[in-house]
Amino acid sequence: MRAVFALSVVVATVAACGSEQDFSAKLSSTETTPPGTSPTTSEPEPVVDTGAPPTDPTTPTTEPPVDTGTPTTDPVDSALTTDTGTAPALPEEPVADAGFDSEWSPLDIVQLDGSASYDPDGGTIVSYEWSMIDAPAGSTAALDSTTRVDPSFFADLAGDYTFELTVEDSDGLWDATPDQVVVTTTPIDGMYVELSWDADADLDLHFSRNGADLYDRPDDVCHCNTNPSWGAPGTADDPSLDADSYGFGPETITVDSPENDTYTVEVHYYGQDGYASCVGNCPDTDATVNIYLAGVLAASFTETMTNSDQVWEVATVTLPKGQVTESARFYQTTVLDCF
Ligand SMILES: [Ca+2]
Ligand SMILES: [Ca+2]
Ligand SMILES: [Ca+2]
Repeated sequence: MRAVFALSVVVATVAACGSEQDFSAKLSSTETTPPGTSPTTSEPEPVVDTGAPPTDPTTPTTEPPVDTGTPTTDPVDSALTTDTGTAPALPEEPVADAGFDSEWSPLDIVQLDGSASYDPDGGTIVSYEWSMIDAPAGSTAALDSTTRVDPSFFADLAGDYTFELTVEDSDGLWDATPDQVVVTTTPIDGMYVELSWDADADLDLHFSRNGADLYDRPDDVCHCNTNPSWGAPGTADDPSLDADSYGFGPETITVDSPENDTYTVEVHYYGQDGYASCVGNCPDTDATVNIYLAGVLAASFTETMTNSDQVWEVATVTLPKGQVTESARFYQTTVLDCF
């Protein structure tokens, strides 16, 4: 330890006085000088191991090893004033990247992608935090994870879904500016009808042709007649109830290529939790029906429904004119199932 320490003094001192080349030459000379040969008078004394206690590097030696005639520089001060490149860099905040905005269809399962998030100082992303900022009115969509790099959600209605991502890096820092991504869902079917509502109730969407009564099979599409075979051979003109929901909905009906006809859209307040009645009084709920034709919102209706067995005839849709005519008719029914 002692010899090493003495050598460090020489290094610091020589570096302070001149070039590293000078030091190398001196070190070589010291190591290779044969016994009995006197070193040159300019050789630094501390290189020789005299068995003396270590010299405090902060204390200038009384006999500088090399007298070049220049002012003696304190090695410690010299190091402090010249070593500007080794100060540790301050850690930087990570950058959140929620991925590209994208377009989908309603009822798609959409996967988000936060993997382009990064840490500018070379650290790693250790935490992801997603939140839903906005969604179509009446949507009950939710991410299957708020902490995974690539969570998914079921796009239950047409419209825009906005999500925000914030990330944490291995320095324990969070991004200063969360990133947002917008997922837009647009119906691609010839006809797309959606029903949403805002209370814990069981509402049912009905879609019929030929002036059929509620629950007529096969002409009324609903929870007990979800995908009847209509019209021409093949399924392109067949309607489909995509989900029967209760709680807070929603329900949708799609027809890829509907035949020219007049269709009727109705909403039945069935009850609650799948039962044809409610626990206590049925809650009032605002029901909204959106009718899309060829991917474009053709009409939107909202009414307050108040009790079990209530039926709201919303509108008729006539193709190929694409005419939507509001019905705004309410009645009570005693029919609760297909026949
Ligand atoms: Ca960082
Ligand atoms: Ca329902
Ligand atoms: Ca068919």
